[in-house]
Amino acid sequence: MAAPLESLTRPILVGRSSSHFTRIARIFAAELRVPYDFQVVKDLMSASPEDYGGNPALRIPVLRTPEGSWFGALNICRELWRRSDRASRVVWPEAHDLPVLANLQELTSQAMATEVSLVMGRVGGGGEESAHHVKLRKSLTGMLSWLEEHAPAGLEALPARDLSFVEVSLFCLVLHLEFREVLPMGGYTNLQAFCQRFGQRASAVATTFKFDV
Ligand SMILES: N[C@@H](CCC(=O)N[C@@H](CS)C(=O)NCC(=O)O)C(=O)O
Repeated sequence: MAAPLESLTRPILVGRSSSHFTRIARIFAAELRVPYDFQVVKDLMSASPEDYGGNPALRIPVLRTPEGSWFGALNICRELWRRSDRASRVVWPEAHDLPVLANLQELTSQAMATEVSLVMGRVGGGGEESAHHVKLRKSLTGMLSWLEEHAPAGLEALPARDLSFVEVSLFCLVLHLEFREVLPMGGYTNLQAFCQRFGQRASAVATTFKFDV
């Protein structure tokens, strides 16, 4: 039985240490120095919203706060920013006023979602030969090729900042594709170079993917 929201002394992040969307929220929390408790969702095949912090989409992450529950990584990161006393300069997706930057966010987010479909298909027993599965893989490799080609220009177009949602998302995507062995990332040299740089942050080191037991 979950604790009543009003009684929470610090927010609870509901997620998994192996989830790329959860890692986005955890990197933001670390960068913005916002303390939280972590509640692991044990079974991602559960069909009960209560197991996902009340999220009817049956997805993680969720942030439980006295004001209510925040569904999804972007909502959570914004709420963490509001709770932070660090006045960090964060670039949010709505500030992307060039196609290369806006598309960098769109294709990063879509690749993350497509990867979820592929991984959950494995877990749930979906066939790897279906026409839809083949299309998902083609979509994923197409998006990664685009990201490899255009990420340098997109990242270059970012304004001065402490943190951006697009960089944190891209980092989590690339590392997760390797972690879940969905796509070998060795040949994507631009993306590797970006992850090498971003991965030196303490927030990235502290949130390494692992399977919760
Ligand atoms: N729109 C959500 C998507 C979250 C999402 O897809 N999370 C995955 C884990 S990384 C999930 O809950 N998968 C469960 C499922 O697909 O059934 C967000 O931006 O956070």
